[in-house]
Amino acid sequence: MARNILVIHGPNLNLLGTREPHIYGAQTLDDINRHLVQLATELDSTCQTYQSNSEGQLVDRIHAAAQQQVDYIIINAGAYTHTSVAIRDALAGVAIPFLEVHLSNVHRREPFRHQSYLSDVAQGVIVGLGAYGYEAALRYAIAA
Ligand code: CA2
Repeated sequence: MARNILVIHGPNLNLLGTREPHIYGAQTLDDINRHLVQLATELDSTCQTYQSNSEGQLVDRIHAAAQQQVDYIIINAGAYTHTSVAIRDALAGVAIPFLEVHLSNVHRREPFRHQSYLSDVAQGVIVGLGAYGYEAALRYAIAA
């Protein structure tokens, strides 16, 4: 069955591929998004992507997803993962199943990155697999 997937990227992920490749990889956000859109097409589904550095805009985009028959959300909320009750409440409020993705293994990093406001309401969490984590999440969401 064709699925409609929304991939949301949070703050600073627009910098991917420009700095800190040892942590976040060499691919740009455009590279990652293009691959996900193409893969979704190959799997007879659709994938929209969205990035914002603003917490409020991320909340608004999650709300909009509820009006667009989005079947699944894949979200890397970046640093807001560790701080944002607002993004947690938005995801819980729209009741669209979602997967939390992080490029780096946050559990091998600073203690403040070990806390997530999203993980316990997510269907699943993928960390530390780099950009492949988004692909794995997309394949799972389309098969779900
Ligand atoms: O590992 C991840 O995917 C993170 O969500 C990335 C966030 C970080 O705050 C989370 O703890 C873990 C940061 C994204 C920053 O991305 C940059 C990319 C290139 C250069 C600088 C920052």
